[in-house]
Amino acid sequence: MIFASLVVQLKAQDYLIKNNNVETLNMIYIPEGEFNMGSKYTPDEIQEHYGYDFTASVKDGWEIERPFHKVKIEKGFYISKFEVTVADFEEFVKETDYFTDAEQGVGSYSYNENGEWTEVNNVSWRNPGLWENKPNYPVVFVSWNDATEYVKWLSKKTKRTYRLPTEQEWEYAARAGIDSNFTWGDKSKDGLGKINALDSYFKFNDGYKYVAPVGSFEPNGNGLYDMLGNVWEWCLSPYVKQYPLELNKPESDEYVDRGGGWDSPPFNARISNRGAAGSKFNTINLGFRIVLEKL
Ligand SMILES: [Ca+2]
Ligand SMILES: [Ca+2]
Repeated sequence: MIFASLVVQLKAQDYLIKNNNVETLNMIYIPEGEFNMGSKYTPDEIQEHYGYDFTASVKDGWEIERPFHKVKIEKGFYISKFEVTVADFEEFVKETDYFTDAEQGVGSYSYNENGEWTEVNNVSWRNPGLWENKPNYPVVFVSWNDATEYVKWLSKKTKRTYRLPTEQEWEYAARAGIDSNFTWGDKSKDGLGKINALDSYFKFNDGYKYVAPVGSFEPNGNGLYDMLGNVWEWCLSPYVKQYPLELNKPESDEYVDRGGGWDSPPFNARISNRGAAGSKFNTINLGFRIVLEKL
């Protein structure tokens, strides 16, 4: 493993955890350590990397990724190698008869037949609408509440502590010791074939119009798949606008999501990009991965 920064990170280890009666989950151990969180580039520098002119308001939005600052992860943790799949989620639902927020009619977001982003009904993790589900697709139309119920169920069943990753843990695991915009460097166009992002943008054709089966692309330096792209991933953390997170407070009741999705222009799948949404929000491009505190 090559580390481009001086930040210390011990080597990640691969674990196959056999839970009692629960499908084997692939987890990677991420040791404690320090990393640089956020974007080391100004909005103007980011724009230069992308080779595209953005509006001032888009660029202003990138300020939430600054300042670039050191963060210490005090305790090592295990994180799932893959996004939680339809098969994983189905096991939970079968055992608990759980109904997701989408299934309870809170409303969902997706694309209509004209490709416009809009509120939709009658879609769910079982029936995403735009595609036919497969067991190894990442689960979508799951809210932060639904993801939280999933980890509660898994914890109870396995007598272990599963939860969502904090925003800091997510970025630490995604960076794997690098400070660049992406796993492969700073330019989104060099990521062709390395993640599942929006195909139509910059002629970015990665072979998947919608979601890809989890693990279809190369893993990052920690052995984690699809940290960037495929589906955005909920984090445990309430959204705090201003870095450093530990010095500031949430200004809303939103939770963080990270990593970009299959419908993200590739530049939006950069490691430091931050999203946030309410706890019932559910959509066609947002899922999650899980953390296990200890074996
Ligand atoms: Ca794609
Ligand atoms: Ca992802």
